[in-house]
Amino acid sequence: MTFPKDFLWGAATAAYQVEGAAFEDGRGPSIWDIFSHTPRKTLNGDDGDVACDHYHRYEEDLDWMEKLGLTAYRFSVSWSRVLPEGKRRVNEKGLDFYARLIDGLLNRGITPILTIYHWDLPQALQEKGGWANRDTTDRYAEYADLLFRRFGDLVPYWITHNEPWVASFMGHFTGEHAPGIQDLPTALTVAHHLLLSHSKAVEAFRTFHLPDGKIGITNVLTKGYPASDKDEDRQIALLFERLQNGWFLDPIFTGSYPLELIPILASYSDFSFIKEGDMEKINQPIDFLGINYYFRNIVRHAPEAQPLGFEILPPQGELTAMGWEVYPQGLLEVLKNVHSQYGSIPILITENGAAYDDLLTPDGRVEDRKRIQFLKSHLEKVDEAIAQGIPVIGYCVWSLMDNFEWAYGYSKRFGLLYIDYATLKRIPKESFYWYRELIAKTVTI
Ligand code: IFM
Repeated sequence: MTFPKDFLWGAATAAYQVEGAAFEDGRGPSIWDIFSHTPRKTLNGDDGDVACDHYHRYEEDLDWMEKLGLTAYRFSVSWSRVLPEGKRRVNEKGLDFYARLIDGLLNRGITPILTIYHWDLPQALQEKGGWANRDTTDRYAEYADLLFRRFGDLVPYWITHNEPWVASFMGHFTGEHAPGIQDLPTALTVAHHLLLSHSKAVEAFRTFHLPDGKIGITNVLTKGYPASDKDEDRQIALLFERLQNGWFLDPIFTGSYPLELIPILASYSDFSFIKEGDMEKINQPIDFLGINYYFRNIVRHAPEAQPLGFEILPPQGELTAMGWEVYPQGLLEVLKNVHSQYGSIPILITENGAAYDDLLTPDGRVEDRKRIQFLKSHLEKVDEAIAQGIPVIGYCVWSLMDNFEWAYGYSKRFGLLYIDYATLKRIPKESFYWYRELIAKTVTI
């Protein structure tokens, strides 16, 4: 594999999944604190109160990043740590934590990639309707503005939202994620407000004229494969992709939701949440697109299945501990599709990785060969994409360390670092050493 010299070699985490210190230094509660403390919402009732205790151990974690040879680190800010009520009152201690983290990265020559929102809405805003309330888009823009003011000249890469598809549909339609609402019309409203808030943050960002600052959004993308050669399966696989990928990309790049989906979704929503000027606002240029890729989907035409008339078939072949199919070719297809549909936007792979049931050997090693194979096979596809002229500027492994995997609690391990949750000790897995070698081979210092 041959990667460009300035390729960003990263690993990613998110605030609620790693920080812990949920009740310290003035942090306010978020929807994930409330959700994870509600009986039967997460496996074994796990919560993020302590998580990996990254809030206290960030210096050690920075040292691990340096040992790994990372040239970039993607993390998210906890909104309620810096604005405990979601607005107005700033918690300086919370901001100080991120200032120390960013300094630590820069001192080690690691490029910070900051995600503004990774699903942990302040509970105080949820009580006012959360993302279903249009006002939240203004509160979000104020929060983003605060971060730009404090860290704008230090952080070169900004991501407005992580996976708005998951935040809207798993948080408000299936209810598997916080705030646990199960209502399709609400999910559609939330999706729009997430996009609108993205555009308000981009607008605010541009007013700072940061010469080295770039802003984008991260979407989790998939490839829909038809279950058979039948025409109806081919068509429905495309429609499925339009929903999962197009719903969050078309508005940004073309200024419109996928029109073919509107008549189908019209029985669930009158789309009155779209106000005059919204689509033009959402359709403003971004500097890069963040893509998270995990697996493909095999889709079958099933007219009886509501709301869209498709069924996702059980995954085939080799699976990860999440039950997700290992399918690296899907990553290449996703990159090619984005490139051909939306033009030559720089792409940052903001997440890719796999959970496996890692075991710690008595002599303290984790032989996670399957993860190495997973990462290698996907990076080969990134390499192929670059060779085909697709501008991929970096790759972040999900995740730097094992962490709180949302509704699955601590049962799924995605990390390059194994976390012994009893002691919170960090133990590098074999994949850590493998990734370190790969980075070292392609980076000249
Ligand atoms: O852990 C999550 C992350 O928060 C968002 N993307 C997918 C990961 C694995 O499920």
